[in-house]
Amino acid sequence: MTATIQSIEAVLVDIPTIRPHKLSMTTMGLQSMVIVRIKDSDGFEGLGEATTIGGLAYGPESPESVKLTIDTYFTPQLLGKPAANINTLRVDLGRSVRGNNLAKSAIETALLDLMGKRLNRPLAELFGGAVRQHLPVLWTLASGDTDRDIDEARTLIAARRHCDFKLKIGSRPLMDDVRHVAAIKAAVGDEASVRVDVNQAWDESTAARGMAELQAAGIDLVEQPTPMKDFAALARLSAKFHIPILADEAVADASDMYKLAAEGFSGAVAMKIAKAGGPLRALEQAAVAQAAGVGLYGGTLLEGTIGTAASLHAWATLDHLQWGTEMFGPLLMKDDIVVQPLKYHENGVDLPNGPGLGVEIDEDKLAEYRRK
Ligand code: MUC
Ligand code: MG
Repeated sequence: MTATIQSIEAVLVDIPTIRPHKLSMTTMGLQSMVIVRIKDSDGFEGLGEATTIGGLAYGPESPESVKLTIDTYFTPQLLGKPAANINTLRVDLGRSVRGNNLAKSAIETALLDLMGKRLNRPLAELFGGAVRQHLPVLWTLASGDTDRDIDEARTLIAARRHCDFKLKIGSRPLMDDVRHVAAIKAAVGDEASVRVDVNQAWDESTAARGMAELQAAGIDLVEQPTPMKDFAALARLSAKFHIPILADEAVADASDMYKLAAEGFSGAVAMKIAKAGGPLRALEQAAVAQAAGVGLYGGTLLEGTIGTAASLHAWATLDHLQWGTEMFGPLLMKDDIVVQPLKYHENGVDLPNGPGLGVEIDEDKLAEYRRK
């Protein structure tokens, strides 16, 4: 008998961050996650996770809306269905619910984890196998204070925890941001790669001025300088400067990637399982990017360990991961809800090798941090 889906639980969890995390649109002091637990009729359990940044400040789904979508729309449709038919379930959910990719990603992840647990194999093997067991991980300096960011970078470089850094800019006047970035680059020197994420805060002419300054300061990559829907601006800027652009908010899935590349964009793309609607959909996007000559980067929506592990299993199967990853979400949080945290060392993280995601819930921690 094929195992069927017996229960689906979506739990809201709030964990404080280790310091304020300042982006152009919000400052985070807390990360909220939706943890999804899907059980099948044989007693196996799959875990999934959805996060976003700052409630509704980053995108159109909030943690609360993800839980509502799962409880009200996905769960009734999935209960009693064969758990192993992941592609059929994805197609059915895609037909009955538009958008809501964060919620879809959490469900797809939980179904994949369930399958991995049932087969007793790591998730990456379900994608054809990992080509790497250790993935490079960047750190975001976003305390809002230049000296504090420099101290943080120096400590992390000395500990060999990270050698690539991303700075969140765009909330201050352009030249203030440029001074902040240039001071950090000068302090870390050639030891580190320094990149910036503008999170859509500039118009095209500000971006052109900003990119010229950042290029001169030795910055390696400029992430999403202009508004997400303005594909033409990204394409024009990418043609104008040697410093490459990383498309983030603009590109959620394979179809966005195709359209942006067709506009003449060159540069790189931040893949995120949440934006794409799950690890499988993120890998579809990777194939389009690679075919178009666009570089790959393993992106995060600041997921906790479950979402981070799911992303790592996907990124580990990619041969060309030109810009590495930013899968540091668990390190930004004060605590974790898993038994065995991910192992960060040597400027990267190990791919977990247990069945499925290779991650187990710590029930006491989950009880402590679940929203009351
Ligand atoms: C983003 O826009 O890239 C990823 C890392 C980080 O610090 O913020 C996120 C979101
Ligand atoms: Mg970004």
